[in-house]
Amino acid sequence: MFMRIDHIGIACHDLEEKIALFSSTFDLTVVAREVNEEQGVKEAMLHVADGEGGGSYIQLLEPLSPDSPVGRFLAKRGEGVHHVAFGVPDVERAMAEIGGKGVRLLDERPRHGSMGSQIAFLHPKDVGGMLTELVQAPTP
Ligand code: CMX
Ligand code: CO
Repeated sequence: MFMRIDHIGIACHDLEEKIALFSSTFDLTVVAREVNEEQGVKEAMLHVADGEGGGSYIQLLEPLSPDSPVGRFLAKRGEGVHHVAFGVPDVERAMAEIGGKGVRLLDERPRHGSMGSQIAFLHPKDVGGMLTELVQAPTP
């Protein structure tokens, strides 16, 4: 079902500051920047490697408001790893299969993700405390 780790999402207060930190410390390059109103974030994708069906990235996330998933996470837990995203060939099929095993889906249908992807989230409480995202990369 999973082809690769698509990205690790990291919550931060100041996107520009963390882009500078990750670029200089790990020699990573920003390949996309986006404001995703639906997800309540301003974000940057830093390329790590290429893999099956797409790349692997670090996703830096700054909340657009305190009353958003990342805003609430920062208030409660502070900066750090917010979610892990797995690359899947077909997000709707993965949702049906995983949902069929009793895991709560946080999205009824796939939503718009970074760089033209289709995404869906799984409830962290049903998968060992890790907020999990499914990502279907756009067809090249
Ligand atoms: N990782 C692990 N556990 C988490 C979590 C996270 N990122 N966020 C919340 N939780 C836990 C909380 O600790 C809480 O547990 P307790 O009841 O034991 O305290 C429980 O889940 C409920 O959390 P909450 O404080 O009520 O927080 P929310 O109302 O924000 O709901 C969640 C949490 C996961 C349902 C919500 O954040 C969500 O729908 N997320 C999916 C969308 C998203 O995160 N978008 C931003 C990223 C966009 C992108 O990657 O492109
Ligand atoms: Co993500």
